[in-house]
Amino acid sequence: NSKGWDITDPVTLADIESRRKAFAAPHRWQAGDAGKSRGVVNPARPQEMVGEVVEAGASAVKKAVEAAVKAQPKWEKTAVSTRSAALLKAADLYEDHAVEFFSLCAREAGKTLADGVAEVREAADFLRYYAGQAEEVERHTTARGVIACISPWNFPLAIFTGQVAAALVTGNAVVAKPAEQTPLIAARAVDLLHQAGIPEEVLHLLPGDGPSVGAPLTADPRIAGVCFTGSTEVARLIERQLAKTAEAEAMLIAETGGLNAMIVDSTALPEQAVRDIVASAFQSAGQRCSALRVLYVQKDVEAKVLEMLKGAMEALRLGDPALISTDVGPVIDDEARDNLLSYCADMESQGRLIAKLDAPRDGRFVAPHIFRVSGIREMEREIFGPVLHVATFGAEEIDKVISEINAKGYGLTFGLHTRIEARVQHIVDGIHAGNIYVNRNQIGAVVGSQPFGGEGLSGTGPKAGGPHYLRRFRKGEVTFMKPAVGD
Ligand code: TXE
Repeated sequence: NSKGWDITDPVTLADIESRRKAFAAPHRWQAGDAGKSRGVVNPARPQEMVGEVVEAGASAVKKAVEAAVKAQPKWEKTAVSTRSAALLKAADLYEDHAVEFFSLCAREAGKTLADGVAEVREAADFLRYYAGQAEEVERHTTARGVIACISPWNFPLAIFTGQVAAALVTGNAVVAKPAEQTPLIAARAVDLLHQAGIPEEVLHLLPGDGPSVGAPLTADPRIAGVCFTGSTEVARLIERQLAKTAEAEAMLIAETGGLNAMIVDSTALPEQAVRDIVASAFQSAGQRCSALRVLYVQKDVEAKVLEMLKGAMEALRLGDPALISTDVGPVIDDEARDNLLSYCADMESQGRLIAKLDAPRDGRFVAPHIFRVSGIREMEREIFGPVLHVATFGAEEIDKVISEINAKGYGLTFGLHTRIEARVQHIVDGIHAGNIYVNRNQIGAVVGSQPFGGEGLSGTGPKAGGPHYLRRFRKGEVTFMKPAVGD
C-alpha cells in the first residue's frame, strides 16, 4: 500500500520479541504505587507471555489526577496550533511504527493482520481529523479540565487514541485507563504521543482493571468528564459513580454495545449479502460492537441464503492471527471463551444449531456458529463473539420486523440488502440505529465521512469521528446533554 506496510514481513515477530522488554517497562505512574503485576499472554497461544505490566493502585490514581489538574491550565493556554501539531506528529509516528502495532495487536489482542492494519489507519485518521477540527471548536469555548478516558480491548489502539486525541486537542489533560487485557498497545501509543510533543504531565496512563482503577478514577471529584467505550453495564456503573461526587457539569460520553440486525429480502443479491453477513458476523471473531448478531432473511430465499452462508463459513480459516492466511483469530480471554462456549452448548442443546466450524484445540478459540431464533426479541444480551442468529420473515412482515428491532433499543448498526428502491427509504426512515448500511458491509466507521455511534442503550452520542464530537470536550456554547445509557 501507499505507506509501504508489508504485513507479510517475516521479521515482524522476531522483531517484536527483541523489543518486548521496552513495551513491558512499567510506566512511572505504575511504579509509584507498588501495584500488582499482570502478565499479558497471547490469546492464540496462552503459554506465550507477551509482556508484563505493573498495574496502578489507588494512590497512583490520586497522583495522576493531581498532576493532570496541575498541568492542565498551561496546556489549555498552549496555542491550539501547537496542540494540533502534536497530534499530526503522533499520526506520523504511529505509521512509522505500524509493523510493531500489527504485531502487538496480533499478540496482545488476537487481531488478524487485516484488523491490525485497520487499527493503525483508524487511529491515525482520528489524530489527523481532530487536529484539523480543533481550531474551529476552540473559538467560543473553554476546556473542561481533566478527562478520564476509559477504553475497551477490542479496538485497543483506535478507540484508545480517538478518545485521548479528542480530549487533548481541545485543551484538556487526560488520565487514560486502557482495558486490562490490552495495556501494552496503550503503553506504546502513549510513548509515541509523548514523543510527538504531548507533555507527560498532561497525558497519564493507568493500566489496571475496572474496580481497582476505573472506579476510583471516574469517582474522583476533580475529573471534569469521562469518555467511555465498552459495555452498557459498565456505562451504567460509571454513570452512578460519577453522580455520587461530580458536579452537575461533569460530562459523560458513553459508546456501548449493540444488538445489531440485518434484513435480507428476496430481491437481494445473494452473493453480496452472504459476503457481507460473513464479514460482519465473523471477522474479528465477532468481537466488534458493530457486528451483525441477528439476520432476518425473507422466507422464500432462506434455503438458498443459508446454503451459501454455510459454504462461505466453511471457507474461513481459524488460527494464529499473526499469519496472513488467518481469517478468524481467537477471542480475547478465557472468560470470554468459556462464556461463549457455554452459550453455544446451550443453544445447541435446544436444537437450534444451523451450522458450526471446528476450532483449534489450543488457545482461546471459539468456532463460528449459526443458530436459529424466532427474532431479536429472544436475545437477552449482546453475544460478543462469532455467533450469528438467523430468523425469517414473510413478505407482509417487514414493518413487524422493524418494530421488533426498534423495541430492543440497542440501536448501533443495521444492515439491509434489497433491490427495491422504495423499501430502502421506508426501512431507513423506520429503523432507529446510529449507523445504517444498505447493500454493503455492515462494519465500522470511516473517520470524518462515516462517524460512528449508536442510539438508546448503545450510547449517548455524539458520534466519534464526526463533526460534533469535539464540542463535548469543551464548555461554553454546548448545553449539557443528559446521557441516556439506560435505566
Ligand atoms: O467492555 P467493558 P469490554 C463495546 C462492545 C462490548 C464491549 C467490549 O459492544 O459490549 O465494548 O469491551 C473498564 N468503572 N464496544 O469487554 O467490560 C474496563 O476495565 C470504570 C462498543 O472491554 O465494559 C475497560 O477499560 N471503568 C463500541 C472498560 O471499562 C470500568 C466499540 C470497558 O470494559 C469499570 C467497541 C468500572 N466500574 C466496543 N468496570 C462502540 N459503541 O463504539 C470496568 N471498567
